[in-house]
Amino acid sequence: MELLLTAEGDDISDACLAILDKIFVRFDVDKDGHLSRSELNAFATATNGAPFTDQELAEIDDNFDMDEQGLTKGGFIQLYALQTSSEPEVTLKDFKALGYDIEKEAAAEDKTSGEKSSTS
Ligand SMILES: [Ca+2]
Repeated sequence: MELLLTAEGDDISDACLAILDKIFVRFDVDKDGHLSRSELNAFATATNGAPFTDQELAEIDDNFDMDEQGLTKGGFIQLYALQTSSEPEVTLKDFKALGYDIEKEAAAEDKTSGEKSSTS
């Protein structure tokens, strides 16, 4: 669980951010930097087995950075940051459903930062 958040526990970790970035790119099929309604529904179906309801979409629209093209990457990360701080197990379940492993990602991040520091 703690791998999802920074050591301070007040923000999502680099490993979590790396997975969210991959998820966003994967579902942003037309690569316009936004998750449209249909792209969001493909994401919801892949994680929860059903598209978002109109009410859920309206809540996302009300609370996160969303414009006429859809939810921005910043908005998508905000959404997950909020969910992860309150219900980390749901985030882990979503990652698992999509085939991502936070432990592997965290290990990869450690390796990357280790390489960076060894060259400096
Ligand atoms: Ca898109």
